[in-house]
Amino acid sequence: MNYLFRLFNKKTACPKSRFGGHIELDKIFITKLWAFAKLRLTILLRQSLLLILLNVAALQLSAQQKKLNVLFIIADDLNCDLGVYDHYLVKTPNIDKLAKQGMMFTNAFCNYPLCGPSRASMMTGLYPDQTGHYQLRDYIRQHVPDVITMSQNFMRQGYTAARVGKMYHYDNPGGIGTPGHDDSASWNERYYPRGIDKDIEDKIFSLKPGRFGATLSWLAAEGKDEEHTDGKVATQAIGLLTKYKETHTPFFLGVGFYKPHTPFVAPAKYFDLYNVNNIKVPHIDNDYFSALPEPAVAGLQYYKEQLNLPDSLARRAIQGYYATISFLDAQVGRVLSALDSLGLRDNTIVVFTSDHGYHMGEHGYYQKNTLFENSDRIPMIISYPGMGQTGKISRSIVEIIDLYPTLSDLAGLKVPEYVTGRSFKKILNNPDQRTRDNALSQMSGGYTLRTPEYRYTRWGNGGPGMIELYDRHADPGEMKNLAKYKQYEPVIKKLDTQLTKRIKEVAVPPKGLKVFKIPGSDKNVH
Ligand SMILES: [Ca+2]
Repeated sequence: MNYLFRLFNKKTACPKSRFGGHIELDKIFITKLWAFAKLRLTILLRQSLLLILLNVAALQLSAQQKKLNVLFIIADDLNCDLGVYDHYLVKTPNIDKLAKQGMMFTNAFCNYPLCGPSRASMMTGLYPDQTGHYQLRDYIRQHVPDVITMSQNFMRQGYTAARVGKMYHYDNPGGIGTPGHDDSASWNERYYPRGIDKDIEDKIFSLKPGRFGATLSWLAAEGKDEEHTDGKVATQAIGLLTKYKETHTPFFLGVGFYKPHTPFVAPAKYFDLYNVNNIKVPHIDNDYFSALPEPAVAGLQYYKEQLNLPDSLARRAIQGYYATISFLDAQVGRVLSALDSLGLRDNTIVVFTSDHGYHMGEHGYYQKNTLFENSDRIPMIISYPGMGQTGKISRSIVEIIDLYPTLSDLAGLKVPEYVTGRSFKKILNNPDQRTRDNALSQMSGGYTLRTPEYRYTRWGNGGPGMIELYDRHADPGEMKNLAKYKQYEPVIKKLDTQLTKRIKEVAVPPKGLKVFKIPGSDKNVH
């Protein structure tokens, strides 16, 4: 610029003014003109620099906004008794709607049909046999102190992780309002609301008076949805979504509802949805248990007070379970409506699932912790922005430990090498894809292999009287054990080989992680 000025100044020094006037006056005029131009140029440069900086900031904000958030909703003790899973009675319009917006998995399974170990496997992407986490009340870092959990993996890659309610094990309802058996390293923020359901426990009917957690118990309760614990969970989750929206914070939000776990407590209007006369109570033949291995029978007869439940009590218990599912569904709906109204849906992966399934009279049993379909199968619905096909059903087998790598994969995050679950992202883009041939579930003393055609269960080392085989097509209720029939020997041999292979695979130590197993901790815990 100075060079140009000198050049221009030099030209003005010629004897004849180019402006036709006095040379000195011309020079003064040009000097002023140049000073003015220089000032304008400086202002322009500053404005340009400001614009560039603003653009860079906008790009950074845009990159932040493009990070896919995760809204992870999990229910407690929910089986597939949902409208969208073709249940004959249960009404779940909000969960049904989510399925239409995403993909529903009809063959999703937990790896251990009990809260503590199932949630630990889900959050670590590791099988119970890898971590030794089999018990309800263990903390994950007792077993794998250095593990990077699913939400922690998001935290380490630029996300804020929060949980509301029950993500790891809780004594339910005993631990409501406390941190539970949580892992604080998994979250930046954590909230554990407590509602009026805790204050009206003396009104709850229970098969074992005064006990509610592992006992059939129910109450058509007073109070509005928002006053109950799960109503407060939804309200808190909505508050966090609002905050993250306003602050442009990428998030992994775990929303752990406490229902439909016992006690089946929900506002009375949800009980009114189900006429007890319309409820079908499962029945078993008198000699049913004689065809089962002894450990399977011991599990099914564990709760003595629930055996041979009188029909009227069974109907009311089932009504309570269904009512609580509909109450849960309404709270899920509130959270999803907020996601829409805040404009976050287009940038958020949504997961809905449960920690394990549940019996409501099937096999003569109520509750969980068996190696039957009722306990091991879980609901799973996933939607994510940009899904090619929505409202599709995948019949592919997936396991709960697959959620960690799948969600990380969808968000474009790396996972630790030891994570053993498998990403099923490709299924979300094409429901005909497969990532597994079978699912493995276990509980103390037994393993079960679920293939598309069969369920094969082995107790102890197997052998006569210690195995079960069910034909999934002919007998979806798994009521006829085929193990004793000679014509099934080739099938049993083949499935036994597959099961042995998988048991070895799920016990491979997680690479690079210290593991502390507690001797004897795999003893059955109901
Ligand atoms: Ca549970």
